[in-house]
Amino acid sequence: MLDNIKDAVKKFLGNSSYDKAVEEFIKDLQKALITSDVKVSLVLSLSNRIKERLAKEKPPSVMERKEWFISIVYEELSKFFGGDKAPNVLPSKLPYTIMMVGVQGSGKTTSTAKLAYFYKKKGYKVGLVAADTYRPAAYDQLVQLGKQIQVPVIGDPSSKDAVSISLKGKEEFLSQKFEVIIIDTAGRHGYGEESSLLEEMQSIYNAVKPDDVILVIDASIGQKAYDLASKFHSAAPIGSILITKMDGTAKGGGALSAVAATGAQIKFIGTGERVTELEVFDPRRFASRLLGMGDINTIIEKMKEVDNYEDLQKKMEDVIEGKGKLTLRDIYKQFIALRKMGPLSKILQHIPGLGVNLPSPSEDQVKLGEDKIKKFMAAMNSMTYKELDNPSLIDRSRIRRIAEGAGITAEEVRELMKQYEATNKMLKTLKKRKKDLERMFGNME
Ligand SMILES: Nc1nc2c(ncn2[C@@H]2O[C@H](COP(=O)(O)OP(=O)(O)OP(=O)(O)O)[C@@H](O)[C@H]2O)c(=O)[nH]1
Ligand SMILES: [Mg+2]
Repeated sequence: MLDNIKDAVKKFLGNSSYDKAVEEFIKDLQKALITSDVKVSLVLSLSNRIKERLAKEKPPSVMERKEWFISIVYEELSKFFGGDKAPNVLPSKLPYTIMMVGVQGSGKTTSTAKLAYFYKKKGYKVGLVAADTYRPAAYDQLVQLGKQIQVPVIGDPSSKDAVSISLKGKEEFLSQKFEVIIIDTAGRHGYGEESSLLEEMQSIYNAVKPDDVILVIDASIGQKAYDLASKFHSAAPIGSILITKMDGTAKGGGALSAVAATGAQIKFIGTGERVTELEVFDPRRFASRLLGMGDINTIIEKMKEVDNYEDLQKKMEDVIEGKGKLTLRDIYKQFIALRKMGPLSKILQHIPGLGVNLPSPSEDQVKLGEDKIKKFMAAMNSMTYKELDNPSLIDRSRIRRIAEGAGITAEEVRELMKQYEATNKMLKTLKKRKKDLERMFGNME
């Protein structure tokens, strides 16, 4: 079960030896994916990619090694599930024709109605074509669903010719300026029927030339998914995948094999029998759900901050080297970083050449209470961009205006300005310290 991944993350974070923890986690991840019906070769390539990145990349200075490891697993899992952002599910052009394919009982007809409802809510004019001519009740089922969501259905219960129904249905809707047309097809099971089903799919595809073919897959399909998806893919090129019954106990691991077999993206998941129970698939959300939201949310937040933090670190290095000066905008960033990532002294510790044990006179200049930070940020929020970039502009009358806008005293604004000057001065003195240290101990980089 994929649930085991959550436990593996917990175990990993609690393990005291990093190397051992990594090794065990990768094994646990592999086990969890394989027991969730993901093909072994896929699991191996995923774990190899994670190992490769571990060997090649270095953790950003402000991240713990363990957090960094989990962030890599998260990124790779997201990519594994189809990319690093939510798929674009809106029609790339109008009119847009979608053909649904899948085995019997996978949920095609239900999903056809769900999609129709989804696009209708987005404002498109949607029509449905009932091209399942094998099951006598199939036409009625779709008509019933169409009524429920008030979307018209075209079909012909007396005909067995799925190709001509599909083509006529599409043309009829096009002539009435429908924008999204979804064709529900048959799915059969059993001996001797498979090849005729695939032939029919191919004929419908060639006649209708849909803009997208959506493969509907039941979450519990398991290892069969790979072969099945390949077969459909050779009949009608699969562009998207919809996994149904994600509300059940199955976790849809098999569907990942369908992704591998077709190169298509998972775009939707069905989470219940009702027409409203459809979600746009989000690989990142899926990955973080697997890893255990609570445990990795903070890590994801941190990942976002790392870039910011590294910019700031670079800027500080420049100031230390005597190039330029921090602006209030940088100080603002510093405060945000301070809140999320820990004290300024921590950034400084990571600047090459400034040892961790550097006795720092800056400590008390750096230590600020949360209350002060709030006031300072309010002050900076009432400054103009010009003032933030050129703090020397800030004279007495501006100080008064800023204080009023921020709801603090002028004294507090002046304190911020002092703090700002002190930080710059402190950084400049660090250059000399760095030089002294280098003279004493050689270049420490
Ligand atoms: N719980 C749950 N049930 C679903 C979901 N999607 C479909 N079903 C149920 O699965 C069953 C089969 O759904 P259909 O839409 O008729 O499947 P189909 O692929 O059209 O089947 P055939 O036309 O016979 O090939 C129905 O009982 C649906 O209510 C889902 O996301 N969650
Ligand atoms: Mg059906």
